[in-house]
Amino acid sequence: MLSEDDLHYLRRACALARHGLGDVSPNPPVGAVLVRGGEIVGEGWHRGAGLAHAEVEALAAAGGQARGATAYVSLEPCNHQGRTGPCTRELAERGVARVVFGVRDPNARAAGGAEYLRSAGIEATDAQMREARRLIEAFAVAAATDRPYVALKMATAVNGAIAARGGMRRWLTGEEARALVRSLRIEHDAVMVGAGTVRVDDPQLTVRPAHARRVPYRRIVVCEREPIPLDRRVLRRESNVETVILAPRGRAETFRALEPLARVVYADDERGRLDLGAALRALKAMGIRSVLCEGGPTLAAGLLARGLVDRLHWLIAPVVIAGAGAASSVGGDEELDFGGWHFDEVRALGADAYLSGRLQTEDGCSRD
Ligand code: AOF
Ligand code: ZN
Repeated sequence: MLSEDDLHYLRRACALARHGLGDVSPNPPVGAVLVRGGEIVGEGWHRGAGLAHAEVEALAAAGGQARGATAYVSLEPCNHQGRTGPCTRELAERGVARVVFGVRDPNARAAGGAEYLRSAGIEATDAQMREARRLIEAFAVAAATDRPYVALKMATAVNGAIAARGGMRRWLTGEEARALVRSLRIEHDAVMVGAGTVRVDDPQLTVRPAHARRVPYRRIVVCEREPIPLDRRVLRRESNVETVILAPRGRAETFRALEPLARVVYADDERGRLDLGAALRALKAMGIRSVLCEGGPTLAAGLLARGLVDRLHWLIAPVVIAGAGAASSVGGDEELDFGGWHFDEVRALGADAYLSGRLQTEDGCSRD
């Protein structure tokens, strides 16, 4: 049984885990809190792949006070020797009496922590906490599939439009929404847009401050047919930022001019046309485990139609762009029926609204 105090410390562990976002890939963000006699005696979080795991940081902070303590960890303690570990042995050796973790580790190599702890006489409880599961959502998708986790950001008017018929796209949402998008970029390994967006909006797609990241950041441009013009801002050099162009091999000649400025990766189907599935597999092979797609309408439609979007971040500005020919944030003429979204976060963001959801699948959690 878990008490209110247990859930409080577990939420604290989740909050600590968040400090690692942007730094820990390919590992998940993890936080840990050690409590003895109603007092926090040690805290820690994972700071980067190859560095100490959260539990080990918390144990180091607690010193001798770890003996008899309860460890609250946002993720099931690992049971394997990877770049570090195994945390289960560390917890047992230091005399921790009880472990409460937020969610099981979906990585088969590291799994089995709960069973090991129990066999060592330590009470281990899976809290099945949704907040903890949300923290490792990208990690879980990358662990289970041959592609990165894909989040799609859309910023639209109330009616889903992004521009009037034949009109210019303009920035619709306010400063809070922009700040949210900046923090979303930091949480992912890469940002991705279609060539049309680069042509029309010429975004820079950087994360600031770039130097503060432990994991390199990638800007990805999906070019279905034509290369993007050489003067675009995504092609300007930035420290610790790489630009990747995904292109169809059938048109390799026309992409040669981009090669000095960006990494051109060919990803196509058997007819030499750009294939989004192949493109995502190529990104995974480069070590990219999560991608934030920021449009435009053609790329959004392509990803949605193929069931390649794991999470939707939808920002709605309090404006209506009326008219039959208004440009939609999702392009194409196809009617998309992809099962529906389960919105698990809905809130006001300045004058805008923010809705975030995942494709409706069971998340194995019983607690918020
Ligand atoms: C934990 N605590 O803080 C983290 C865990 O190569 P390594 O040694 O860093 O192991 C990475 C794996 O360990 C990772 O894929 C995930 O399964 C787990 N991450 N486990 O007990 C932590 N970051
Ligand atoms: Zn570990």
